[in-house]
Amino acid sequence: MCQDTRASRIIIIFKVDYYSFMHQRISTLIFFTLFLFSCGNKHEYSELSAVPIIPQPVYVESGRGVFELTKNSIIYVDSATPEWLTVAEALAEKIRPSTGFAMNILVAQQPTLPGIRLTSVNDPELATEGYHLNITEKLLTVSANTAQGAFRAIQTIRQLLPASIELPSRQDISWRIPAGVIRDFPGYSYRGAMLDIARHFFSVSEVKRFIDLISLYKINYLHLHLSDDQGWRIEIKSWPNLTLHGGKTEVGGGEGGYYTQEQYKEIIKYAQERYITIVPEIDMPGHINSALASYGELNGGTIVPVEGRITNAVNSNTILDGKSKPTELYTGIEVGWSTLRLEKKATFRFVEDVIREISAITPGPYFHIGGDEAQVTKKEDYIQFIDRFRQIVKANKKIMMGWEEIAQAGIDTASIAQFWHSPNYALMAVEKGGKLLMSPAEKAYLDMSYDSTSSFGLHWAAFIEVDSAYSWNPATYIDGISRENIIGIEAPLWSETISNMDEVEYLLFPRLPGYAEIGWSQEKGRSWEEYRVRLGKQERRFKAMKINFYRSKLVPWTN
Ligand code: TNX
Repeated sequence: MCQDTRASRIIIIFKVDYYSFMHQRISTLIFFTLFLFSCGNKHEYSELSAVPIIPQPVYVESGRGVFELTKNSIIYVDSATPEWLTVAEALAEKIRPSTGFAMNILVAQQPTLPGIRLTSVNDPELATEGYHLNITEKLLTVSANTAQGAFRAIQTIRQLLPASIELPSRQDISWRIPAGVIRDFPGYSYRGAMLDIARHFFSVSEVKRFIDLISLYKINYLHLHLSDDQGWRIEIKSWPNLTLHGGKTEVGGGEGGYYTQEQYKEIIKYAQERYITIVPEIDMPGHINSALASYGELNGGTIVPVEGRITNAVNSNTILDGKSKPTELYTGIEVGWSTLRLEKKATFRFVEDVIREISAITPGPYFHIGGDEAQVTKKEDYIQFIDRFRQIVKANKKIMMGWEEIAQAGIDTASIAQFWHSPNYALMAVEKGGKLLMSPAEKAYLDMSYDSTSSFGLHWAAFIEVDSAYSWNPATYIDGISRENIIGIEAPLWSETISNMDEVEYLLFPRLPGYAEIGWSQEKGRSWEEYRVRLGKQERRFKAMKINFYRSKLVPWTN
């Protein structure tokens, strides 16, 4: 009995142990299931209005239920034009890798199965870039007047889906979006970024990556700074030495580089497919040393060191000896010391050829002639230069864009002056009937460091933390200038201190989404306190896209 008792105790103990063991296993299982479930759904929001979207859409209304993408989801298109079909394909290509779904595209007037429907409508308020989303349990309907509007809508859909949608390989999670309605269109028609390819060269594939990154935030212009003292980056067939010699180096003495016209066209096509217009800039009459180094006939003379000191750069006291020898290639970062010469016969032959060749392969409406910091060009010469540039640009059927200094010349009502630091020039441009593109250096210069500890960037205008970059209003930034005078905003990324994509991305993110929002979203109710939370929730997306971003302490990151 005693033995029996012992035996039954052992059995009881074993049972208790077994149960607690099983219990533990079950709890662990439940815990892991919940954990996995919460990981898979971490990014899911129960209400449409709670999903963090940048730029903030004009109107969001939560509905009932949830739309879910599944392996059976179809993309329906009712307008079978190549443009709409390309947008449908872009949507499918975005969704396929991470979901593993086929996402077949069907041209049909009425959907019969669940999926996403792209429909062409006539809704004046949406204009060219706006779109309307109606999200129900069965169908996510994208309505837009144009394929471009539908493309912008896709960028919103990407952000409505879990961040894992950006991953390159198949993820086993559910792809849900809360039901509701979004209606959205941009505040400004020009929302741009600029990349300086002259100070450091960036390859075609790097520029494509740049385009991918800005297109998620509905940026629609990419301004390429294609020439400067340190390098000439675009092939000009009638002046081959510009690239063969003038493209050979960059800041710090690296090997530089340039785009052939074919490569430039490839960039344009890639941008066009994302509804981004390329604005080419050839900086003249200053910032021109790479051309003067390539063709002696353009040069007013060679540089004679002042007071026996051979400096890296030349300033207004520099003496030119009047002989037309090519200058030396330049790898420093001083500005404002080189100039074209009115009196040189070759000058306007050069200018006409360059503007003609580039205009011929640029489908966008603008040609940017630079015009900044021409500190060694006589003022009366400068005015003549800009007047001639304007006529040549016009003869090539483009609209002249130039940095704010061009306001000193006789600009016309079509011209765009790009404000960067002088309210006087901005006012002058508007008085002459021109329009402004807003790029205040203290707020919108992507090459300004975040703070004094930042590894890259300059700080001559300001340190620009993420809150400062977001907290300004283009329409009230300059006294006497109002919204009607402004076509939009642009954030320029000068590249004196950066030479690879990691560094580009570090300065671009997380400030770029803020600029995109200033350009796109309504001003009403805009606040940094609200925005920083939405921005923090982009972290998972940045990581999925492998973006090297600055982890500002001012943003509540949620990974
Ligand atoms: C000023 S802003 C420049 C550029 C420099 C930049 C550096 C402007 C029109 N010109 O040449 O790269 O500062 O921040």
